[in-house]
Amino acid sequence: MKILVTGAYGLVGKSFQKIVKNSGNVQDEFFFLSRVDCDLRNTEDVYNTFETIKPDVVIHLASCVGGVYENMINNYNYFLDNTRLNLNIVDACNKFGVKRLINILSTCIFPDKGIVYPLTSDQLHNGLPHDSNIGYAYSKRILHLASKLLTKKSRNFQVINLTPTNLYGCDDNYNLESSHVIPGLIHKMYNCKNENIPLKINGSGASMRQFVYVDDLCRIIYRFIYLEVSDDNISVVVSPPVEDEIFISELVNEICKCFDYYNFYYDSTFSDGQLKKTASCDELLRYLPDFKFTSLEIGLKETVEFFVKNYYSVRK
Ligand code: GFB
Repeated sequence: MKILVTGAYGLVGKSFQKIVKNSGNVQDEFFFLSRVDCDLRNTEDVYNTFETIKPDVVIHLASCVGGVYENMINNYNYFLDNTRLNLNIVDACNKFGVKRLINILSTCIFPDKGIVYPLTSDQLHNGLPHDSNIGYAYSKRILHLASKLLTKKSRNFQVINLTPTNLYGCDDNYNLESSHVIPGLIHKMYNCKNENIPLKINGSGASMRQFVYVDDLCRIIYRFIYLEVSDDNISVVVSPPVEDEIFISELVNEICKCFDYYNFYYDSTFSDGQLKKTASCDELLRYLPDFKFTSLEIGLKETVEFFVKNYYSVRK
């Protein structure tokens, strides 16, 4: 099989390349696309790429996204760019006879109010997403809808939507302004410890999150390439158990432990974003009953060690 992977050089893409390399898979041909190879917002560019490669499976990792503060200031561009690239991918699957499309959604695109927790995939369109990332959220919901409509149009097309909670891992974006919470705090903690100054934590620490180590998501993606599924259109929330949901303040303490540095304070003038988006592992275990998530303690230790060791070359 020919398997095309978009966004292959970001947090998820770099981890997925590692999983493929370690799998020893020699019978399938993987094509790892970067934004240099193809501007996915450009329809002609995408069609030319699909015409050249003629993929059987597409793993669509590419998206323009950041942490809550980056999303808040980029809602318009994120909506426009992500909607363009998402529709180009779905229509290229239609034009070039792709058999399976694996989309990566996110629990942050679910409704922020009037939802029954833990989040379940059937509730995705039941209300407005949180304002902080409404642009990104609707671009992903459009991807979800376009993919579903294509399964009804084309008999030989399957879509698998994987919806992780907050992702983190080694090849993340550690930029102090645009990053997600874990890489942002790791970078800030590193700087503050070196300068022996207090660490300012954005927000109140009262919001709640569940974290998925990116290698776990990529092991799941890899298994869904080959998994026989009866429906043409499935959606699976990828989350550790509900009991793994923690306050941001607890996450802060875990990262302090990694650096043995506890000099911090909260700046509540910063938004907390969504208060919570509690999810469960029930949907995933229906397909992969044996799957085990990496603990936050182990994932954080590996990520901090990677960051400190590669400080001068990581994305920041
Ligand atoms: O990871 P994060 O930016 O995204 O923020 P979301 C998580 C929580 O961490 C928020 C707090 O409550 C922030 O107030 N926080 C504390 C920080 N310190 C920091 C910091 O230094 N940086 C950041 N970024 N947050 C994401 C979306 O929303 O949900 C993603 O932005 C993705 O695109 C993900 O979809 C699932 O969890 O609020």
